[in-house]
Amino acid sequence: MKSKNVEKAINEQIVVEAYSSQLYLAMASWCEKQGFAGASRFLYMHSDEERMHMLKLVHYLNDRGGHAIVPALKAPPKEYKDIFKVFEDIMEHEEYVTASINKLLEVTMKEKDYNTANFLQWFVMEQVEEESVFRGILDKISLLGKEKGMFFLIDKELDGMAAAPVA
Ligand code: OFO
Repeated sequence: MKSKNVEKAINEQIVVEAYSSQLYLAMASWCEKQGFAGASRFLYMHSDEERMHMLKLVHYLNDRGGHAIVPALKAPPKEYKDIFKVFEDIMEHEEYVTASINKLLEVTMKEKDYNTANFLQWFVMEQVEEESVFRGILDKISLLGKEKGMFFLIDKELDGMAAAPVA
């Protein structure tokens, strides 16, 4: 890969995507233990999607003559306050991922690496879609209200979303 700065920035994004996958896996496992079958199904699927994002970057970087580094990751949280907090945390995390993709895109523009900038458009659009999915879930939560009795309804809703994935 011509630009070492772009290579470094892609490797940093690999860490972000790998951590996203681990974070959603931890959340899925917590939801499963709490008996939220729908939420856990949805989150296991989402964890797989994040791994796919990471792999996309790994293959791209290696194909372009760089070296994709498989990173050590910090452990995601084991416990969550409730199912609502899980989705609030996801929204916050996805906003962070969007900012990180944008930063990576800025590096490619600065380095005049237009091929990589073009490749990253897929990620830009993916973030628009993911933020909209998670914002939609948070909207449903605020419509239903955050009482304990609503856990079941939101779980059912997520089960439907897992059965018919948006993307
Ligand atoms: Fe959830 O996002 Fe990857 O990119």
